[in-house]
Amino acid sequence: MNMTFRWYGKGNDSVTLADIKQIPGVDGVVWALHDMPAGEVWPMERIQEVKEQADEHGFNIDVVESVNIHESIKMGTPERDKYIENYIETINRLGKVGVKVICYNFMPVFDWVRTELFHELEDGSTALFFNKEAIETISPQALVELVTSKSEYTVAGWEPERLKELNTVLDAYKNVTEDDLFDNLKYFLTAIGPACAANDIKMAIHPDDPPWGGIFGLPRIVTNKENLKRLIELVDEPFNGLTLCTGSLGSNPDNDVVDIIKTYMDRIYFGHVRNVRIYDNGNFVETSHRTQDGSLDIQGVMKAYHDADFQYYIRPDHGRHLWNEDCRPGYGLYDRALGIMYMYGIWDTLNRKEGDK
Ligand code: CS2
Ligand code: MN
Repeated sequence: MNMTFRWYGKGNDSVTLADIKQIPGVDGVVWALHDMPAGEVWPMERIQEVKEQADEHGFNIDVVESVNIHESIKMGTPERDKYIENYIETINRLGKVGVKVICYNFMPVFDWVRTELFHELEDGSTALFFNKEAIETISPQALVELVTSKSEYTVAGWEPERLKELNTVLDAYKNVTEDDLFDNLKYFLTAIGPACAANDIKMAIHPDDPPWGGIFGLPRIVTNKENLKRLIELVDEPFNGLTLCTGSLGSNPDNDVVDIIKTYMDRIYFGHVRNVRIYDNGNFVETSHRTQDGSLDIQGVMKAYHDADFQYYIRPDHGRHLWNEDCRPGYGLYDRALGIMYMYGIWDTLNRKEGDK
């Protein structure tokens, strides 16, 4: 296992590389050029700059999260070919600095959806929260306002660029079905396959969050065990893989994340570890990583990776906001650092049991 930590870049994150260095056992940073609009080719000098910054602290930059997909690719409109070509060029450039895994998602318009960013938990910490009823009544515009106005940092997945033509894009999706999304994903993967193979880069799709369609009438396909099989079979080659985000898939209680991890282990290139507590009414809140604090079996998750001698990348996913930390929603230093220590606690104990150390 390679332990990693998401970093938004110099001047764009409350957490510095020096801070991350003090978390035990972090091998690399998960990065992106967050200000690049989806569909544009990433400039080589800027890629190189991140590599140098990470090198200075001895971190690898093997994982990029995310190279976002232009809406035309998801919708399957004619301009997609131009944007796919740009995507291929970015893959080639990332290959030059040794990137191994590109995380991406295929969610129409919105990335993760929550109704509250700072929901107070019993202990006074706050976390991202999803209220099933509230989502039925809020307008897409009000949701954008809610997510983007509460933080001085841009919220990943909610970049202004992505949302600027919200009404037009929402309208354009009216005729896009789940089957269309699968077809469009297949078209995209087929086109980029050779570049991924040539650069030895794995594509790791992030699940939809939450993992169900219908929010604002939008379809979603990366939602459950069955659909993951379908997407692997779309282009059944090693480059076509998964980011297994436990918190995203696990917010639907029908998804058994440990079973899903075991089933698709050989196509998982990136593990996001996050716990969520699901309430009886279907609402959910993000919690500490500890198994007892949420509804997911995080020990089972780590054991599944350990049993498989997982060689790829893992990171703590969203954390709570603790100790009055001023940070990007879900991406503070403290709770994610605690998450890493919990994961290593499990991992190292499993190692010792087997007599490795
Ligand atoms: C989120 C997403 O769950 C997560 O990791 O913070 O923003 C995620 O990074 C993207 O959907 C991946 O493309
Ligand atoms: Mn995730």
